[in-house]
Amino acid sequence: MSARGVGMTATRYTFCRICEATCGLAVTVDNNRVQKIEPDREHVVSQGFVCVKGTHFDQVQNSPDRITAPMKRTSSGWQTISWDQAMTEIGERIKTLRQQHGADSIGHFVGSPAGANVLSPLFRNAFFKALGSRRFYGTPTTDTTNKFRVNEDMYGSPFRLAFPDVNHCHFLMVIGANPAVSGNTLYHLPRAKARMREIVKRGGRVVFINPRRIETAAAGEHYFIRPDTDVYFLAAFLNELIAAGQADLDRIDAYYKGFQSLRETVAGWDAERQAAVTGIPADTLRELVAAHGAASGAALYMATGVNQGRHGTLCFWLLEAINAVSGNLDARGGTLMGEGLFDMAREVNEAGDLLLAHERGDGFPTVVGNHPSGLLADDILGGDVRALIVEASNPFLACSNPGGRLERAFEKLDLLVCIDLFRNEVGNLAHYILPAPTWLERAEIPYALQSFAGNNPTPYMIYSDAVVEAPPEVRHEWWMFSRLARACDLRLFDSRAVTWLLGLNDRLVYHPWRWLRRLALTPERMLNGMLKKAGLPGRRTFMRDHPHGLLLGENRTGTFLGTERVLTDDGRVDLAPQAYVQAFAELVPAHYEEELAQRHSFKLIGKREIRRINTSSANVPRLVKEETNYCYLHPADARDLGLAEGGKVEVRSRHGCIRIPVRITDDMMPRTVAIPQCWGHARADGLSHAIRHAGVNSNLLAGDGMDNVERLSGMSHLSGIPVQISAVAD
Ligand SMILES: Nc1nc2c(c(=O)[nH]1)N[C@H]1C(S)=C(S)[C@@H](COP(=O)(O)OP(=O)(O)OC[C@H]3O[C@@H](n4cnc5c(=O)[nH]c(N)nc54)[C@H](O)[C@@H]3O)O[C@H]1N2
Ligand SMILES: Nc1nc2c(c(=O)[nH]1)N[C@H]1C(S)=C(S)[C@@H](COP(=O)(O)OP(=O)(O)OC[C@H]3O[C@@H](n4cnc5c(=O)[nH]c(N)nc54)[C@H](O)[C@@H]3O)O[C@H]1N2
Ligand code: SF4
Ligand SMILES: [Mo]
Repeated sequence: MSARGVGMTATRYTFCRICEATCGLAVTVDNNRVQKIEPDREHVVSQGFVCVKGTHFDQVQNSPDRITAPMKRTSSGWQTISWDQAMTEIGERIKTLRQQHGADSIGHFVGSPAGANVLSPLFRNAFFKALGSRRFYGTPTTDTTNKFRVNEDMYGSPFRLAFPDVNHCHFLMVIGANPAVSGNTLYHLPRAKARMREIVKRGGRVVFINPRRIETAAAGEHYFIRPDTDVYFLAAFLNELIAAGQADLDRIDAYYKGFQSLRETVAGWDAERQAAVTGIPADTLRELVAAHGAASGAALYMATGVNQGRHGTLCFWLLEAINAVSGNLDARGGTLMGEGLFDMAREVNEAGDLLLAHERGDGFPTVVGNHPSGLLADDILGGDVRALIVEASNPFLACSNPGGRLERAFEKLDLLVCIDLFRNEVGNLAHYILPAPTWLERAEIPYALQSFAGNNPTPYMIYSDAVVEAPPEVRHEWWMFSRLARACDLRLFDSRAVTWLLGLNDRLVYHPWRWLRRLALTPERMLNGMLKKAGLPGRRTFMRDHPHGLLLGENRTGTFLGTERVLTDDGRVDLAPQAYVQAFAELVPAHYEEELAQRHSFKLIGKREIRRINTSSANVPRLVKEETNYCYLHPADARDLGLAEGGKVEVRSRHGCIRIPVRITDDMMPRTVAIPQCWGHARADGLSHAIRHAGVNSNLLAGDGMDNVERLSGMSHLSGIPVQISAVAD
């Protein structure tokens, strides 16, 4: 919005928003064009660490495939239209659908890149609240709603998010995460491998529990676990820990409730019983329990590999219970409840229930506002969903899409609007595509959960202006929702005056006359307001005095338990929410018997790759050179199947079937195969590079519908899927 650096080469400091590591970057800009992206060696936390995705983002930024004006799909193909036409037509359709089918028939679907956008959700939520719809979907139910659900039930808010005090702990167990590749999730940890090595250097241990010997494993020790069996491992870990006298009974008396019920739940799950299905020997588990108990500061952490199993909620409950019962929650070197710029958890609770769990009426909840993405096809086909605004997502590749069912459902929508940088696969079916700015074209502070919920082992703040100006017809997402509210005659933020002012503002903020733009409430001004509200320096001071970030002082301990920050009704942490105790009793013993019976059959897991970020980097020539993804399997399995490197397999689940070449590696646990997800761009004619490096969509093998969605959190079952593998001729 403000013109900067036009006509000269300049270096601008900013931070990457591709993954939660949010590494500091130095961007060379010439004539409003990004020339080069390099690490910011002076960034207060990332200290010069970056990965290839960050430094190659110029190829997204400058891609000739980008959408730079609103597009409408017509019988004669894609047409460029004006914003006024787009907003008026979409507004009219929304008004009609609302009249005919109710507001709840109009929803949104939000993807992972939107998580780095602090302003969009404010206006998106305001738009849907004004519309009267709670029909929200998105990829949170593919990565992490189980954690939000547990936080809500144990601590009283989805946004009370404990994270390991990595700077001080002496025992860190990482289950189902690969931070060196993923950049970590739900806590801020750039330079993950180096920081884990520091734990070992100070005499501690870092333990990885994973069906694949992951890239991060070199920073510590690694143990194979059979996919989707973590619940038995964690139950036994907790039971053995209690049996070994390592429960901190004083803390339990003072701050927790439900210990007795928790103890009864895991009674009988000993090291031997779990070993039979997890593959982790009983002695190993007992030795890990002892080391955990002896460490001065211990933390267990889990992420998507476990979240996406059939017991994500139960696993995270047991994991948090281990951290709590062992006396490590809110203690140095254990897990911390960060203090953000303001108390996001409390404010969300006080603001009402939009982001709190509620029942859908079919036995499934919404969590942090999200309906299960695994039920979306059913919801569309059943007539509950008629219109969707998809923001920053590619659900056909990212979500369970058994045999292509999700696509067939989307074809039935009366209105599909995509807000994206490109025309991706879902965009192909859209009625309208609205062009959004890249993160280099947005002013920003780091992710809401880092900034506001404080899930940051080394608290700091950074502010960045937009590094380059977006093409003239590109609009920020917050603006689209504000403008669309006007087109739908909606009253935003429950206020006629605010609605009027925002209506004026959305006319000013992109006005061709610069002096009028100066009067507008710009994103820069909104973010400046947030910084000041938190008692921090304003935007200009940040850019002048703290371009590499500002350290905010160490996290404190003893700030959570026994304080008003525990948001449950009675101020105690609930170690045994009734729904979990019941679900454990109903499901875990029965699934254990299934696991025992099928312990020699194949299971499928995903694999994140350093050169790819979900589906978003598929169109970057310097990152994507391979023409396909591969199915990774163990040499013994390859031998059994008669396969050589590069040979092809058919992978078949109850839900679908794909063919894919193999790579053989003893990094895999036998009887586990890994296929990198978010490939399968064969029909992406809006992505000129991706379509020539299409690969195979492994989520055609994932099931949807009630049987494949976890009941407590709405998470899709995307990891540990039972499959059959056979060699096929090329
Ligand atoms: N390079 C890269 N970085 C990314 C992304 C990307 O696509 N590429 N995506 C970003 C996103 S959206 C997210 S949510 C984060 C996720 O960040 P992480 O949670 O760290 O994700 P993954 O790297 O997929 O790690 C999951 C791990 O779980 C293991 N696993 C699979 N099934 C099981 C199981 O049943 N039990 C156990 N114990 N382990 C299991 C897998 O082998 C894998 O190593 O990463 C983000 N960062
Ligand atoms: N089998 C299996 N499936 C998985 C996973 C797994 O581990 N295994 N991981 C799951 C997880 S954790 C996630 S989060 C999903 C990821 O899937 P999604 O959440 O859908 O995310 P992406 O594929 O990264 O992004 C989709 C679109 O966002 C657009 N985009 C990028 N930046 C911006 C921006 O700034 N603004 C806008 N408006 N658009 C932008 C991109 O162009 C792209 O078209 O996949 C899930 N699918
Ligand atoms: S690790 Fe994540 S934040 Fe850092 S440069 Fe890579 S993609 Fe960007
Ligand atoms: Mo994710």
